[in-house]
Amino acid sequence: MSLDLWVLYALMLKSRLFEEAIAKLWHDGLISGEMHLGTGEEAIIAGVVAHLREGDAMALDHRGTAALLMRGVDPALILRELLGYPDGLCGGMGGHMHLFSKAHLAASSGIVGAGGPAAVGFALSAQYLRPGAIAVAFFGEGAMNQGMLMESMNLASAWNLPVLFVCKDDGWAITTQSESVTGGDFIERARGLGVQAVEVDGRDVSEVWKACYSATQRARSGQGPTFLHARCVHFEGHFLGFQLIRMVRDPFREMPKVVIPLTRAFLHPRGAALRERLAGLRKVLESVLATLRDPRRDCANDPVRRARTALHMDEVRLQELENQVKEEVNTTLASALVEVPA
Ligand SMILES: Cc1ncc(C[n+]2csc(CCOP(=O)(O)OP(=O)(O)O)c2C)c(N)n1
Repeated sequence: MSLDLWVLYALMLKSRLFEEAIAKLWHDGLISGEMHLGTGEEAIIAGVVAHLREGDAMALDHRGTAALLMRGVDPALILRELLGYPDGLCGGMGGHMHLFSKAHLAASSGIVGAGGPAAVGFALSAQYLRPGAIAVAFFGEGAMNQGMLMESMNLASAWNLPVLFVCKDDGWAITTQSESVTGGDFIERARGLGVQAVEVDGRDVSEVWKACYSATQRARSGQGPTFLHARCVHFEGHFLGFQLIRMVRDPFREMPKVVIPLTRAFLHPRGAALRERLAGLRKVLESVLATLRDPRRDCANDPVRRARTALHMDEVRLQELENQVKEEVNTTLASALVEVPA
């Protein structure tokens, strides 16, 4: 098996275009509830999923759409699920955070850290039922401070299970900067549990692919779990319509929506002491300033763009591939957006 950047780029682009279409449907009000996309994570997902084969399993978090798509789940089924249609992937009952595909041994959960136990369960069953198969858990760095994920890593190490723990670290857990609630270092932490640990640039699909190549070889040959720590950015913040991102993108429209209620709360005759109110206000301002300096605003961090740049030497092939992927996504959208007969 050798690295093919064209294949990886096609996977990433398809996912990006598909998720951009989802974003548009969400903004148009056709998809209800919150929407967490994987835009910015594509290099990590593609670099890992490209190594998976029949019998391998995936435990996903609340951003599972890209992984399912890259794994080969019918995108029309995913889309119809997000739209809440009864013929969606999970009968329209799961939504984007609870996507399952039995055929692909893939399960998602909106419970932060829950991918750990699920992946360990998948891996344990693989040891008995599908020797040579592996399980992958995808999760954000916020999950690294959840006990059940640590317990899962411990058990995977103790039982030498074929698991890949993939941490997609964007530095934020909603509005909490993860370093402010994290002790020590993730790599050291994984090693402390006896798990092989590797640091990669999660914006670079080739780097992820190479690291994952060794990790999957190890797992398949019975040498136990690996923890992959990959940094990335989420261009849309925590979810679509994320207030802090909206504020820095369109301050004139968005600022009043925040400043007016904040000022009202600050001047309210009842409530916390002045010192506490000032501290709260300072925290909000710090978050806005941190978002202004945020790597989410720098397109050099875009993994899809980076892979494209690496393929730039063959512009004709690039255009052909992009046209093909665009057509594929458009065809899917057209077929998936047909209303369900009443
Ligand atoms: C056990 C649990 N605690 C809290 C939440 C609420 N919650 C949803 S997403 C999220 C942040 C997760 O951050 P991270 O794991 O870094 O993933 P990211 O959203 O950045 O991809 C939190 C706290 C939850 N869903 N489950």
